[in-house]
Amino acid sequence: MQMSRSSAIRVVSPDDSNTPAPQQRQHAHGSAEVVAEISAGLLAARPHISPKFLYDGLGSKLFEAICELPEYYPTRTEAAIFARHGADMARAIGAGAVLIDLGAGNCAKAASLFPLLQPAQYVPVDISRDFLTEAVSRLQQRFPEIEMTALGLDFSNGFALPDSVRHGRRLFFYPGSSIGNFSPEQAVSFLRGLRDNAGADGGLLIGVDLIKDSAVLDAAYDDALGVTAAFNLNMLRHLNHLAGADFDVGQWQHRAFFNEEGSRIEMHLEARAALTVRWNGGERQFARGERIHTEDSYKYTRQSFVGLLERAGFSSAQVWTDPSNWFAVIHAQVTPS
Ligand code: AVI
Repeated sequence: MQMSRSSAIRVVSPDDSNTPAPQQRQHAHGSAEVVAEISAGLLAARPHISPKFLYDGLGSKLFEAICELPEYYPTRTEAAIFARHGADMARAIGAGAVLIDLGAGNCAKAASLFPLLQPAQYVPVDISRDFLTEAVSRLQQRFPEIEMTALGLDFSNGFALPDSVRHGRRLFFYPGSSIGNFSPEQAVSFLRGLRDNAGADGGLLIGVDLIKDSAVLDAAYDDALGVTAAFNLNMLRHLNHLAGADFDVGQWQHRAFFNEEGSRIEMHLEARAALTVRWNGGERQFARGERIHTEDSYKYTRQSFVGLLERAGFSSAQVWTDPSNWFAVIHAQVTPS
C-alpha cells in the first residue's frame, strides 16, 4: 500500500484580486505600489497596463472560457500534442524529476502527465493561492506517492525557490504558451532565471505558439461570442477596484490583431468617445479612438524559439508539434557550462 505524504502549501505573496467594482469612483483596494504602477501606465504617452491585471476572479473564469472556444486553438492543440507524444517526452525527460509547474492553476495539465513522468516531487506555483490549495489537496489524494509542495507566488519577475523544493533533477514545466506574453527580451531573461534555478542537470518543458495565417490568429483573439472582448474589458473593472478608477466599461471596446512585423498579437482597449478617466491620484483625457495597450502574445517559429532558448542557456532541444504546425512543445536541457 502506498503511503500518503503531507502536502505543504506555502503562501509567499498575497493575491489582491476578486472583488467586483461599481462604476463610480471609489476607494483604491490595491497597494500604493499597484496604484502607482497603474497610474504610470495610464499617464504614459502610449497608455498601457500590464496583462497581469486581466486576471481577477472573473478574469480567470473568462480565460478558462476562452480556452473552450473553437477559435482559441492553443489549448486543445497543445493537449493533443501531449496526448500523442507524451511517452516520447517522458523518455527524453526520465522518471523521478522534481516537476516545477509554473502558473499551475488547477494543476490539470501536469497531472495528466504524472503517469508518464512519475515525478519524485510536484511543485505547482501560482499567484492564486486559494485555487492552488484546493487543487493540490484533491491531487494529493489521487497521487499519494508523489510529494507535493505548492507555492503561492508571482514568479513573473523572477524568484528563488525555497528549501522545501528538492535539489534533485529539476524540470520546469511552462505550458500554455504563456511565455508569449513576455517580449522576446523579457522571455530570455525569464528563462535565464529558470536555468539558474534548475541546476546543472535541470531542464524545461514548454509550450510555444507558432506563427500561422493571420486570419486564424486574429479570430483566436477576437472570437465571435465576444468572450475575449469581455476578458479584455473586464480589466477596466479590475482597475476600478484596484486604483479607485471610474472607467465606464460601456465606453470602451476590444481591439485585437496580429502585428506581423512584431510577430505578436496585440490587445488594446479603445475609447468609443472622448472621455476623462479619474483614479486615486490622477486623471487623463482620452480622445475617441485612443487606446490602452493591455497585452502582447508573441508567436515564434520553431527555429526562432530554439534560438531564444539557446540565448537563455538551454540546449539539446527536442520539438513536438501538431500536424498543422500551429503549436510546439519543446524539451530542452540546461547547457553544460
Ligand atoms: C495566457 N496567455 C497565454 C493567453 C494568450 O494566448 O496569450 C492570454 C490570452 N489573451 C487573450 N486570449 C488569451
